[in-house]
Amino acid sequence: MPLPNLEAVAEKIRRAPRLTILTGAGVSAASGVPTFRGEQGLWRQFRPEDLANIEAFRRDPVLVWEWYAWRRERTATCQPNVAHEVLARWSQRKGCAVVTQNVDDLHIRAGTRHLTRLHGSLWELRCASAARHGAGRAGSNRASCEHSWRDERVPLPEIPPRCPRCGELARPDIVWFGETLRQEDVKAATAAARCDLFITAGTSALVHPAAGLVHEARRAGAVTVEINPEATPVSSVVDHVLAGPAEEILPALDLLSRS
Ligand code: BJW
Repeated sequence: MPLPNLEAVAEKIRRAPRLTILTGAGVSAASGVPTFRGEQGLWRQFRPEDLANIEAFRRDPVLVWEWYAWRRERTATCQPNVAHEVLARWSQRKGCAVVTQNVDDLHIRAGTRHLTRLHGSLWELRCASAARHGAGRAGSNRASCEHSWRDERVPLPEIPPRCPRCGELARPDIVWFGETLRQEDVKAATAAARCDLFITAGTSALVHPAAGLVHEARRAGAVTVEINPEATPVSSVVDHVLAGPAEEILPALDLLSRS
């Protein structure tokens, strides 16, 4: 692979006591999970910003759940790819943390340790009457239920699904636009960003607060690296750009860092 800084980054990986990798949808692209933005990311002409918010859910929970049902069905047949496998291997090492924006849980299926999921999971649901994350209620006057559960059934037997405890509408336990992330996840991600080597892989670096982590890493003195076939807003900020797909660059780095 003709990337002049590949060996330099591999050397940093070999030596960095604290290594953090932030991942986005691009890391799962080779598994067949569609990314959010770009040609492939569209679903029935809707942008994620139009569906992934509480107002859209209140207005039309069936439409929003159809989008999630479609994504659950696609993702259920996807397997972790070699990029997930490399990160799972690195995560066994002391001082390595993985922070992901992905909701597909492919990092978990690959066996990643010390994983922070910033945006939740496609496979977790919670009662929509709960006020958590500032989401408010979805058409209910009942007291907040707060029940959350894992549901991996594909297809879901009922759309929209309901809370098994109180019968109210269920929602994906995913952080929508305008909602706050779980405090403990933000804390863990911010702590992980204060490292020696910070790699951002497969993310458009558009969505905050995740997009701010690379800046946090720089402030903390980390060497920063981006892996992405396309330029992003952080390409001009990082120390090294490895322009290419994660499923090629990460195995190459893994090999070089072990040689
Ligand atoms: C490859 C590849 C290959 C392809 N290998 N690479 C500060 C400034 C401006 C705005 C804000 C701000 N702080 C907060 C906001 C508002 C908002 C926000 O960031 N808006 C921006 C769009 C401007 N943020 C929020 O609302 C967040 N909440 C929050 O901060 O609360 C406090 C607050 C609220 C309100 C105002 C201010 C503060 C919550 C964000 C939740 C994001 N949730 C989503 C959707 C979840 C729904 C779902 O999944 O069903 O999470 S958005 C969507 O984008 C999803 C993703 O995790 C996230 C990031 O996307 P990602 O992973 O980067 O994917 P893509 O598709 O964008 O990019 C793929 C990349 O891969 C591309 O670059 C390709 O080139 C590359 N690629 N193949 C490597 N093989």
